[in-house]
Amino acid sequence: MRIDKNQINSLNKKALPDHRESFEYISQRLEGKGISVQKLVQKIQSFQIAIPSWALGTGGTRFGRFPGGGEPRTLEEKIDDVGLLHALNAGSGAISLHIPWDIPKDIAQIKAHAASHKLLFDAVNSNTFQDQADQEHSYKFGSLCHTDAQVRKQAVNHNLEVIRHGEALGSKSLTVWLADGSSFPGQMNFRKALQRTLDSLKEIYAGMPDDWKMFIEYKPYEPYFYHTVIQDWGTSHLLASQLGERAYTLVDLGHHLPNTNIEQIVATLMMQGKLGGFHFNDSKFGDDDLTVGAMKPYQLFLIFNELVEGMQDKESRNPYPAWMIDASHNLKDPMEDLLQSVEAIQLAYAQALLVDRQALEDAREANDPVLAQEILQDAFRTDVRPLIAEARMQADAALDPVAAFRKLNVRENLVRERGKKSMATGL
Ligand code: LRH
Ligand code: MN
Repeated sequence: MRIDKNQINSLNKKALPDHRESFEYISQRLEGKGISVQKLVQKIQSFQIAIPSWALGTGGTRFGRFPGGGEPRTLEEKIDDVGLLHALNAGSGAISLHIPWDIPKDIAQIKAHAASHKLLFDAVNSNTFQDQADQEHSYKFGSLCHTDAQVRKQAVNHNLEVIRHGEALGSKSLTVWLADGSSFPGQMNFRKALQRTLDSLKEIYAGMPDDWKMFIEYKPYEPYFYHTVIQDWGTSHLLASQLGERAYTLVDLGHHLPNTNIEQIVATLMMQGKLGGFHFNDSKFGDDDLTVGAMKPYQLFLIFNELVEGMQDKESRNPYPAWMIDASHNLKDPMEDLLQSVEAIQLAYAQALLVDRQALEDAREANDPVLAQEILQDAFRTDVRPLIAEARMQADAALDPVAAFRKLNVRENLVRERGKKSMATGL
């Protein structure tokens, strides 16, 4: 199924009068403050978010999985689904693949297929947290940290193979997330495990093309429940610093213990020039992989407030971060969930762009927490939805992507094409 812009333009027609009114209102308010609305709209349009190939089907938990039908069965169909999202919101211009779930068989055909949807390939993800049927050595007790050098070698070779697939597709970065760790005190030697991981990562880093980046993703627990080798940003940063200037830390919002100040971690990593990118999602308890902004929209805004400050800092050595979603859908339609997530990220970014940075800095230097909060929350409480909608409409996308998804019966059409039982590879 493909959606053409005429279908979207005719849907937008009905919503246009309301949109024009609310867009005019916010435009006058912002222009009145000397903020260029068109510049904001352009910034929002150029902010493209990569969709995870493993989140286009219904996820599940160990307690159950409730598929909704019409799921993509192949890499081509996954690219079609990201193409549908991009047609609806003009903000999902890339796909992030997970190997071996998405090994591209015909490279030229896959590249042409993605290009036909105006999609790029963002970071490729390795997988040494599952054993594949034809695998010689098991990753049950770890991969890059394993006590057995043959297992480590197998895991290093897998990562080098992932880089080869990514290179062929035009990707420029590798994300390494390691489940490696232990579930019982005494089970693993912390130092040996970390040293073996660093030595293994050095072999992978040496195998990366010169223009590639390595993103090291940390996580405090799960699937192991006593220690994780790369448990927090500090350990990831330590490894990235010892690997070289093209190794960075990747921040998955769900990979933090309760009440962690993630925006402070983001500010610190940007200050060090070591913030590689994000896996956006939301959570209340653990790595819940829920819709971005569903639980903690203010935290998301505070994170973007640090990102905008860092990106506007002319002295900053930090590269342009990779914006990726990492979610798993148990109750919502996967594509509606992803549309809501992209919207939430764009809203937080647009609100952060409204923060009067000089006034905020003056309030901070004056130790005036009341004024600082007033300035920050004035931006957070500004309804920027008309700006995001205008950015979409000017890019021939939908004023209201979720409403358009439903009005165009996208899921019904996909179920008709693929069947009620079609299953997507992934989590
Ligand atoms: C681990 C993780 C990682 C992916 C996986 C699908 O929890 O966040 O980024 O490899 O989810
Ligand atoms: Mn992740």
